[in-house]
Amino acid sequence: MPITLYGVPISLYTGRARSYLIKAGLAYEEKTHTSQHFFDNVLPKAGGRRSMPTIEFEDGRVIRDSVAIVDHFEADRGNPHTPTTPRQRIVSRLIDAIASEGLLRPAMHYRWNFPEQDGYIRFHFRAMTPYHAPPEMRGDARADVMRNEATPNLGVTPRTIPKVESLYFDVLLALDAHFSEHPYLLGGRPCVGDFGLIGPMYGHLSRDPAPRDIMQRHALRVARWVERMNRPDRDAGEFPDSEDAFLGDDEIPETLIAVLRQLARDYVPETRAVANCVNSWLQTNAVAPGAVCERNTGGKAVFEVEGITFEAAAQPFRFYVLKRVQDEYDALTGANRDSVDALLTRCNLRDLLDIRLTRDIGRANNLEVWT
Ligand SMILES: N[C@@H](CCC(=O)N[C@@H](CS)C(=O)NCC(=O)O)C(=O)O
Repeated sequence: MPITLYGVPISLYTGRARSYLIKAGLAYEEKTHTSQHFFDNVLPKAGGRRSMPTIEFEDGRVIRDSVAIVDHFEADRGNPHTPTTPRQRIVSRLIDAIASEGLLRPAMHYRWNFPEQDGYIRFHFRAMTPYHAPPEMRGDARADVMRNEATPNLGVTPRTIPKVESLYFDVLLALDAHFSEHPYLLGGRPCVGDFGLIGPMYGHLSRDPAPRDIMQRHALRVARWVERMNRPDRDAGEFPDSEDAFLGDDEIPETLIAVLRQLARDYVPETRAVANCVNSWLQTNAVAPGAVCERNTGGKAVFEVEGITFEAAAQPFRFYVLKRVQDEYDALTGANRDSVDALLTRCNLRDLLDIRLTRDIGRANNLEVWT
């Protein structure tokens, strides 16, 4: 019996786990998290949090959260998607962190602010309605919450939308230039960063009709990478010389540096503002070790991107993934550390290594907890 992947096609984080399972050649069956079996047998083992993706093994073990799912299989399989050299290790983890948490604004904007795709979204949301759903858990009600509350809560408002769109467009064009030269972020094999990036790029930005049109018209190489990330072979026919390996000599191609410089534009100021919010929340709230770390904690982060002020919910999970970059960096010494410093300085991302929470986030019972 294969692994059961609880998720749906339009789910952002399911895209990360699904792509990993496909590339790993692991047999799985995707189901919606709507059944009595899910509520009775899976949800209690997932810390009671009904989020996608969640996986269930044949023996009943459950893993909730796309980061934990990728971690589990990477460790189990000898880390084939984790580079071994310092700059590539940092960049893989960095793109995993930035893309999966830092592209939520375009992902949500291009889903919820285009009324012409309303029928498409409602169809998918109705398919996620649990078997015993009270009215507020039915598809249409959940869709209204996502459009009217969750999207503005991330800082997508009429005032910021032009900036959200232009930031996304610049990232998209930089990625297109990169995937014109390489099949994956670090060469001929997907790294953990590719799996973080496929989250927003698959379920939302390449699949919802409005952004799919933008990607197909303006970034066909990105569209090809999205396809490639959902196929079991390397699917790199346009690159006849490419091999199943990361680039040699710890190389970070110039095209990827250009992508990182684009991603830095809002990710760095937002991360600084979120850290301030969460750290002052931690200072004024006596949080016991082991207490569950909620998705939105510490109020609204206010930050500026090139003259536009954003207000976005502070989400400590951003630091759960960023800490993994910082841990990699902390383990480096001497010339390796110097070369990572120089690289991140060029990418305008060096500050990220110093922006830290005063408390760490761990995992217990399939939930994030304050340690
Ligand atoms: N950190 C989690 C986030 C999962 C998540 O937020 N999933 C969304 C769908 S993409 C979800 O389940 N939302 C429904 C909800 O939270 O009620 C992960 O990486 O798996």
